[in-house]
Amino acid sequence: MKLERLVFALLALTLFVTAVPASVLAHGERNQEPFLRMRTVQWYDVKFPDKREYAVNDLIEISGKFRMHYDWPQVLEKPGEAATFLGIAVPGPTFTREALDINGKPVPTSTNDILIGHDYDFRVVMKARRPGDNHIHPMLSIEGSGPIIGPGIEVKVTGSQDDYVKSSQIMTGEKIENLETYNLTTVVTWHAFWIAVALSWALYWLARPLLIPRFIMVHNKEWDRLITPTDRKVGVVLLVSVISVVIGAYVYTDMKYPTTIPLQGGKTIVNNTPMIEPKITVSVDRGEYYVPGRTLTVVMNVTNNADAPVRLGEFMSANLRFIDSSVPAAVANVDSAYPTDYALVGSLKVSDNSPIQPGETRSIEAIASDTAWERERLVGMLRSPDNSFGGLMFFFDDAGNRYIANVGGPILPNFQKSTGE
Ligand SMILES: [Cu+2]
Repeated sequence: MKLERLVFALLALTLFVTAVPASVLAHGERNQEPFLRMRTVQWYDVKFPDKREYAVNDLIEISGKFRMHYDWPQVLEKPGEAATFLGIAVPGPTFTREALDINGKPVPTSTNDILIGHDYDFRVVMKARRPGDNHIHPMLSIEGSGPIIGPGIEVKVTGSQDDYVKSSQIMTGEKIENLETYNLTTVVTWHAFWIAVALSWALYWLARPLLIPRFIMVHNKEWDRLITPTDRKVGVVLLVSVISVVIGAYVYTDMKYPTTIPLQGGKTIVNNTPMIEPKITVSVDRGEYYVPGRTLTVVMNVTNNADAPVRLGEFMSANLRFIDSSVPAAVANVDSAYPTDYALVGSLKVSDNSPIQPGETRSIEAIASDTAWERERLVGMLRSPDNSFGGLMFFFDDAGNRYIANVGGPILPNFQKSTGE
């Protein structure tokens, strides 16, 4: 009786699991290790288009900046030594890349010039190809580290994929009307031809008594019956014709398209801009994550070497922007098109956020509190063998000037008492 119940329960569970329609809304960006998102590429000033609905063939542009974090995780390969490629994170070939620029220059291949500590301008332009709802992000793929994804937006593409056109003018001057269908007949014909050859060869052998009759021939050493003189002739004819077709087609193609170049696999050179001496420096005393309250508290010494008094307005880590709503310049710095699940206005509190005077060093507590820590699955940083955080701190003066400071350090979990509040 018990066993029957168990079997029934298991069956019901299987049915439940397989019958629930799965709706997949992201593509795994939250599954990346927190240290990979907090201590590698810091995407900031990312500009998204206001429009969220596009027709097939429409262009979408995302631009902004990224800084390579100074405290690059030890387990990852160092950028510069590792090849780096700017791309886009989209679910499948839903968009095609029209332009990829770093520091104003096209970067069609990977590069070894993306270096720790430096800032880069980037721009990606995509063309909508396949209709649907897609989450799109800029992305930096680093050899040995993986793809590191920037903030993303949800866009809807309408229309039909059949209308998608990608035209191109090649070096000989010839214009290709649509790369999607260019020479498709030739491609299909060649595939069909080789499939037909392979199938007829297989059928030639399969169309006679198989296995047991042939096993008996092998057993009786009747080699002449196993492979007849006709078989040999057919084999030779096939061998000669296959080789002739391959050579003939090669010679014909070479004559028809005399000018060809191979696919390019070289590295692009990116012009690095010099690293700017930070006007504001931050030295972290203590980092603590209060687990039940989803709060990161950073106790730090801030030194102001700028000419004007400054206030801390934003702490940015893993694409999340914790913003102090009492600093108008920090709030004004949030673009209206920026996705609201990353821009968390009001989630940053600072123990003493009166202006830090030029030349002053002050110990302050920055408290970044939001359920986004949990939602973005960043709490996993506490389970890492090297539990540290990283990010950028944005300070603002009264004139609205912004100063960026690097921040990072070890982090301790706190499961019990509230901190700061
Ligand atoms: Cu996404």
